[in-house]
Amino acid sequence: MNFHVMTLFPEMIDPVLNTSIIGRAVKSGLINIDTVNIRDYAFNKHSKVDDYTYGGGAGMLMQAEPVYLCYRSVVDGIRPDAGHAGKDGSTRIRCIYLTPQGRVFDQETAGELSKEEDLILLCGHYEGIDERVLEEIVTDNISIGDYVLTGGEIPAMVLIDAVSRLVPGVLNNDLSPEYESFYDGLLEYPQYSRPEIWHDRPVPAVLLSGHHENIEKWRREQAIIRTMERRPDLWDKYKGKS
Ligand code: 9D3
Repeated sequence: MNFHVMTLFPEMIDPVLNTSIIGRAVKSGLINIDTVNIRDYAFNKHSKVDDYTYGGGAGMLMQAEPVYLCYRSVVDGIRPDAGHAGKDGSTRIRCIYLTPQGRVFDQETAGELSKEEDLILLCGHYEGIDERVLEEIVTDNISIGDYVLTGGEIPAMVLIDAVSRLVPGVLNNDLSPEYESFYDGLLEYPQYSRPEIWHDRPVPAVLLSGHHENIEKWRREQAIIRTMERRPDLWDKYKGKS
């Protein structure tokens, strides 16, 4: 799977995603992360990418043309013969704009996106991007939650991390991410490792019993208690499903 990240700050993205599990997936070729500097498509004297907003108001806006030329270059690199709307009859490559005004990213969306071969991610900075280029290229508006950040780069990394781990082969443990669906919609149960007693706190006895049925029952109870206490919103949804 290929991620194409359009940003003014590629240096933020590269080191983070070349680390740990995602870094390993990149090295093994399971995923590709291609960062593109929008500034390289500002074909004017000072490589200017921002300007004042019509109608006034605070701050600068990213201009339409550098974003558009950057996008065209990415699309041409993926499918040289296809227009951005899929003129050849092929489906349009999804172009995701990370924005506080998007639909809030969740696990279901991550699963859906993990089925795509290519994803183009557009990161905004300053006060946003000229609306006209967004109308022309963006297929999905996605936010990562209701708080204010300084740009779309960290949200793009969050999305790439969550989507990549669902790509087959990226997690090399025996249990597929699907295993989690047994507890789907519940928080995870608490886990313990050695030593058996730490700071006067023993590991719950049932986990040392070797009685697998009881262990399973205990874990499920704990998952339910935890979800009710910490995430009443998830618990309400879970009850609705079952
Ligand atoms: C001037 C008004 N601002 C809204 C409070 C505009 C604005 C704030 C922050 C525009 C962009 C940003 C930068 N944030 C993102 O680009 C962003 C984001 C976020 O701030 N929170 C959650 N998800 C995301 S995805 C992209």
